Amino acid sequence: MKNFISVNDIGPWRDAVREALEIKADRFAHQHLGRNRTLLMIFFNSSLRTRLSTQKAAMNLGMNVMVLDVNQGAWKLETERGVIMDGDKAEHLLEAIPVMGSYCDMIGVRSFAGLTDRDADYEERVIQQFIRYSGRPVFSMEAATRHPLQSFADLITIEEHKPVERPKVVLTWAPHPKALPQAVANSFSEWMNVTDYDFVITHPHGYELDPSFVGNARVEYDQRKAFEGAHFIYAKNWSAYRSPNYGKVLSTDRSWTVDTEKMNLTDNAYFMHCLPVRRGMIVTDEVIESPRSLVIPEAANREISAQTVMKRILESL
Ligand code: AN0
Ligand code: CP
Repeated sequence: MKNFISVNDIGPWRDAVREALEIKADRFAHQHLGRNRTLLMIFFNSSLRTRLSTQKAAMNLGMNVMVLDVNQGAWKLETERGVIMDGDKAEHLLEAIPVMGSYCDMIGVRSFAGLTDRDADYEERVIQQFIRYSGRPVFSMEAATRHPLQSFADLITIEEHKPVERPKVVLTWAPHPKALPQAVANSFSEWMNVTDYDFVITHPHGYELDPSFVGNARVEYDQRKAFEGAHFIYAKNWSAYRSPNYGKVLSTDRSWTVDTEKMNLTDNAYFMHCLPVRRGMIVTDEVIESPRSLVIPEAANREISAQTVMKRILESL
């Protein structure tokens, strides 16, 4: 594997899950692979899980790890080419990226959508520049339109818990006070599309995702109807994708919050969320604390998805 930015980079999904579960059963089996190899993690945005799980996965593989929070202590970076740099940005990404590449063997990048310029976000300008100019394999730790390490961990979690061969999986929008990217929802949808699951997306009118990510999912505007017979409820907030409302919060309607009464419409479904989650907005305390909540094992599988991806990158060096 050279780069990892979407489901297209993982190959057959069943093989990837099988490899991930082998790694989970014996996570120090490939310590030799990472010897004298260095991972550089670059964060343009905050993180708890991605930072810790990816670092842990790299250590399991015997790698050395360096972490840079671009907004804390590094020079402020210009990302657009052709600008006169007379403002507060001291360095251009076009120098910073090859310099970063010179100190490591692979780079993980977290760079969220700006949510103002849809074209710029959906062209994935920042991570594409890392791929082009770093000279190193690059993997996404959530880019503007996708969060593939999360989706891979979600898939592993579903495979570990599914009560039937082809479960009904429902991605539901839920309210949040701030504008969030579509990346987690896009990416989850993209990964569900490669499986043979029964996959349904539910959201209020105005929250339609980019059709290229929705793929063959069924879209159901009635959340209760969508929940009927579900085996997994995957909650997430996202801001509007469609113009002219791109990046806007159109609703904070708490009738979309996932609660026990709605979970009772499902086929004893598991509850999933990538975290961080706002209780009382996305989900009630009762649902997230229930025995059917998978949020903690789901987060734990982030170590496994990261390790599988980095193992494959190491094998290709
Ligand atoms: C981010 C998002 O929605 O993309 C990160 C999720 C993993 N969430 C927040 O910023 C709350
Ligand atoms: N789920 C996830 O990516 O969490 P962090 O933003 O804390 O890394």
